[in-house]
Amino acid sequence: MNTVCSAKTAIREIVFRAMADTKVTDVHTHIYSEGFGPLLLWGIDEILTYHYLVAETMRWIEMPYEEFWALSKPAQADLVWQTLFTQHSPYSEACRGVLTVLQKLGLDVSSRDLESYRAFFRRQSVGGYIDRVFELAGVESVVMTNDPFDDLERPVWLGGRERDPRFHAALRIDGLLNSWEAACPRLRDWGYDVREDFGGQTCPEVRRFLREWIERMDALYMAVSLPPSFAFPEDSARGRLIESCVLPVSREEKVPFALMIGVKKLVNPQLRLAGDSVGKGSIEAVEYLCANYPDNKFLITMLSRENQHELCVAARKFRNLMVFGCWWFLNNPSLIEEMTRMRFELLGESVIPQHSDARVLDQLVYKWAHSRRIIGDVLADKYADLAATGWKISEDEIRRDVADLLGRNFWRFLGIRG
Ligand code: FIX
Ligand code: ZN
Repeated sequence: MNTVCSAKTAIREIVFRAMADTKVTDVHTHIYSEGFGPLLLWGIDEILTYHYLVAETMRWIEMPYEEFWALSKPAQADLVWQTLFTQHSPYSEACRGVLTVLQKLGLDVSSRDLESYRAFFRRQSVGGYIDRVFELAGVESVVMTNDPFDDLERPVWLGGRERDPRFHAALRIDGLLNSWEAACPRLRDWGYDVREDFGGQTCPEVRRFLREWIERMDALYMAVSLPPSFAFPEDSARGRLIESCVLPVSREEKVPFALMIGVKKLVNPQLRLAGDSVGKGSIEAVEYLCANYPDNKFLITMLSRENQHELCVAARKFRNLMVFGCWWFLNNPSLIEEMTRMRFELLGESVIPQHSDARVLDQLVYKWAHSRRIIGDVLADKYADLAATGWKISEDEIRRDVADLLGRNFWRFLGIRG
């Protein structure tokens, strides 16, 4: 049906129908397919011990950090539930997310009965549950975060595993770029002739390492998270590795380079994964990369709210730059709305508005339910503004745009499917 629509309400209905019907490609997650075994986190105890919730819980309790980490996972989850959901109202985004998951699974949220939720998850089989979560979240496929320096993950790749076409890989190279001194001896152990001082065959060997893992993983892109102080060009091991290894391989293998800029690692190490923070990054490094490597493609997300406007403007200047997602501390309704409005106004449709960053499988359900609502709201306003000029928009056109935003822009940027 190709409905020509003008009334604001009619537009909203069509936009939300399109948002609900369109399956997402989730371009950045930390979840794994079944073949990765225990690396795939799911279920209520994993949901409740998500590092976002641990950070929020530790604000209320006096317990020494190490005492918390010494607790069993269910005991940690009990403490989070008690502190954030029983002793306080769970309206933080991460808390609300837990309730959205339970609601979408058809569980009785009003019962507040953690044991009954646990009983539900005990009845699930992982394979069937992956299917159910993808269905509930409206997700077609996800891109994992795959780190060859991770001692739990590497053997799975080297051992060969059953592939699930819904789980794509991304080669994560923080270990290589941010800790070269530590990476070097490991690369040598794995048969790469590299030297800390970049002597000998180091760069060709690092390129070999990248190519071999891109092929082994069939990686869609290479990715790294970077501090606010990230600069490029830079006379450092990281600067040299990016210039002489990552960019050439990215170009030749037609695999974009994703830079996630602005994380201050472990400002409070006792909080472990929950201990990272944010800082404003330099847009100059992004502009330099895009300007000086026009044949390279860059997927960029920045963690600081203060970088978002200049990042949109940089993307207006460089078509080899694709902005993606409301990353981490920005993945909150008020900021998603602010960023999405600004991006649509400055970039139109040529953006990847969101990724989930799900660390626990179930989180796909709430992160996409919440983001679909906000992106849909903003989109409906944009079409209503068009209609106010007399422009006639069709349902097919709205569905085309939504398909671009929730998946096709990514695949098109990768040059894989349009
Ligand atoms: O670097 C990243 O990919 C970050 O997303 C993670 O390290 C972070 O811990 C996270 O889960 C954010 O949502
Ligand atoms: Zn992430």
